[in-house]
Amino acid sequence: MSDFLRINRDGGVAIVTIDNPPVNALSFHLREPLMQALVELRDDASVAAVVIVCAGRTFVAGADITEFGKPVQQPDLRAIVATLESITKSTVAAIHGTALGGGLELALGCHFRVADTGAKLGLPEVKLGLLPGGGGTVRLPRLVGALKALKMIVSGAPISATEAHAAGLVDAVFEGDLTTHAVNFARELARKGGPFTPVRDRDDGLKETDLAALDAEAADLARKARGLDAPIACALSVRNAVTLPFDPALAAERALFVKLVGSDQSRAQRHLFFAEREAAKISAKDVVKRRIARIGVIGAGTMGGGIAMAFANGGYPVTLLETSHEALQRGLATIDKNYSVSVTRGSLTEDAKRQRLAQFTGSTDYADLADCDLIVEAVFEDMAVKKEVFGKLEAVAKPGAILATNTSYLDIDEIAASTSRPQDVVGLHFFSPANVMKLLEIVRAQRTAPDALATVVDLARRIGKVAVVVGVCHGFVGNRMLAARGSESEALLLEGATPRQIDQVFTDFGWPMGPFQMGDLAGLDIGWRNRKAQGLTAVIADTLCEQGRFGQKTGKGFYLYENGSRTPVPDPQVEALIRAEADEKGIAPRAISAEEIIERTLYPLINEGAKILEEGIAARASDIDIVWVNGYGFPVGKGGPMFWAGLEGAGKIIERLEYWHQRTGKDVFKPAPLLKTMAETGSWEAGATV
Ligand code: 3H9
Repeated sequence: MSDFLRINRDGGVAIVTIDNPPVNALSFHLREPLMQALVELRDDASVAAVVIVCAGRTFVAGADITEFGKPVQQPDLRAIVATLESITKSTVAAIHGTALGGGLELALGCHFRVADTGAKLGLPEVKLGLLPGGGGTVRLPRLVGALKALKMIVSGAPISATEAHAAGLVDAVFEGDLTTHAVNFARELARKGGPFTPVRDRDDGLKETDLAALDAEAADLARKARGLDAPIACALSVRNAVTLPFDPALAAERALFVKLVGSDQSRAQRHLFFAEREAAKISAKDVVKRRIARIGVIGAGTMGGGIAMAFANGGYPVTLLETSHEALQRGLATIDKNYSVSVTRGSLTEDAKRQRLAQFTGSTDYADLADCDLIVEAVFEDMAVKKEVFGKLEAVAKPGAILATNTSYLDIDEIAASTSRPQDVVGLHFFSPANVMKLLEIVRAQRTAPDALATVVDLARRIGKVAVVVGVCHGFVGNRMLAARGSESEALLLEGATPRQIDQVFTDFGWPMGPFQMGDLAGLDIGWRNRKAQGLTAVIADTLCEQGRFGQKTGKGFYLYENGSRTPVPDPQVEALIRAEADEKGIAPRAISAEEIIERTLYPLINEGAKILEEGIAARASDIDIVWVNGYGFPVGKGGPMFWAGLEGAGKIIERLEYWHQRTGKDVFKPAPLLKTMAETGSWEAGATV
């Protein structure tokens, strides 16, 4: 009856098949025929039961996100679910793949839900800066209890079919042909006869709600929300499900949804959803990819070990190479310890740990890398050392093996040119800890072959990384912009700001931590070494390092960390050091506002991003946003630096950059021409030279 929906009959059971590729989103062109079908089947006396199934790889994965921000076309999801609930014969949702967001809300409109063993169910709206707006916050608690619903809705994480079954969300789990099972299930219900109670009228899950426990959990979640509105709205709506009758609770959910869907935070998070998928698209996608069966990692230190774990976690056998037996054993022991921590935390089973460890082969002999299809070096950040490693690799790596460097700054074109196979050389810039951090900057060197690039992009997806392809420059996208962000740090301190004050401005903005806390966490010695290599100085950070204050690992840095604590405590000695340096330079301290801190740190960050776009180092502004959100903790509710620039106003940013450029003469404040294009057109892409 429509390109997106068909009805088949099996005896008295009507099977409604939704077919709206790729993920069966509830687009308007599907909602219209779906509504029509439900009305028709409700009024058809020959129909004893209705089964809703989906064609393709998944059950309905939610509302159509591209429709948000536009006028709602009726029927909307709420009208569809209400019609579904008005059907008195039994209704069954047959779930395979993922029932997410509006998809699960549609299923909650049915009397029963059955699922394939591999199915996942969840309400991930919070990740889009929303709350479930199709009745999810009001119906889910009625089945699984308010506390569990709260956790599911605020985390946005889906649960397995088995867990959903145990929780009462799913009535049966089947292996094999789901439609046949669902039809038999529905037929049996029809045979037994009703009445069937719609979820809105059930209260199984609500009976024993401990409101105090719910409020305590909600308060905890609100603390962790870091300025995001959606988690708080989710918690409030679940509470309403407990304290209000169904209809007022549903109306309150709607009001919260309408408010959130029009908010900048949700726009920002929706932007990130599509940006992440866009970043995975490269022009070389149609080439035949190379086969990756075994991966070599050189260096079993923190970075190499983490990279090796990332590959092992993705199911790849790894040969881990070190220079000495002792260093190798140390590296392997750390990996073992890291997995044990996961087991203790309950995120990994003993069995899974054993399987992952079995993926590792240790070696101290380059010849053992001969059977690897990809080799990633994670050795000391020094051009001569890297070139030596690539020289050795050339001698042992099989033809066509991809040779990758994990350098954070160095010129990969120079590394590639030192080999006879530059077409096989690529940068894989992992972020520490590499087994945890989602971001992977894939650095395409001038001569990297399209098939090598396509292979590593695909590999990144397989190991669960968010990959962004970038070009070669000092620090690539992320670290180059980080340098711009930090270029005024010392000046701000000398002029009167404290590390604590600057960090507070950052956390108020929504960052998980400020630049000084981050420096202390990463180790101040890293920046010190980099500066020395480039002949640069940073008087305060350098002095701290000279005093052996490297940050958390030495118990002291910009802050004090007492008795192994990770909580930064302001240190009067550091403040005295800053004042002494300022006095020596004749700088009188003055009050520095939060606004000024933002202008002198985040505006240069955006400006550098614009330069990166002009140079074609990043292909899209949204790629830069993905780098910053996934690698550096830029707040998701602000959508990444380039999206936030649009919210802040490029015109205002230019004006303030020009002001600071005049005052300081520093290049980081010289507005990039593309910033002007952005101010005029409202789009980064309009004038991009990529
Ligand atoms: C909601 O439901 C609100 C309601 O409560 C209230 C309503 C009133 N819409 O991710 P993939 C596209 S909010 C539009 O690469 P996978 C995606 O952009 C929604 N488009 O596939 C991509 O397009 P392209 C709550 C969507 O197999 C293509 O489909 N639901 C949507 O790796 C393939 O996507 C969610 O948040 C959508 N809902 O993963 C679930 N979903 O090829 C969002 C996907 O042009 N979706 N697209 O780049 C997902 O999490 C994943 O897509 C899924 C499949 C796990 C389903």
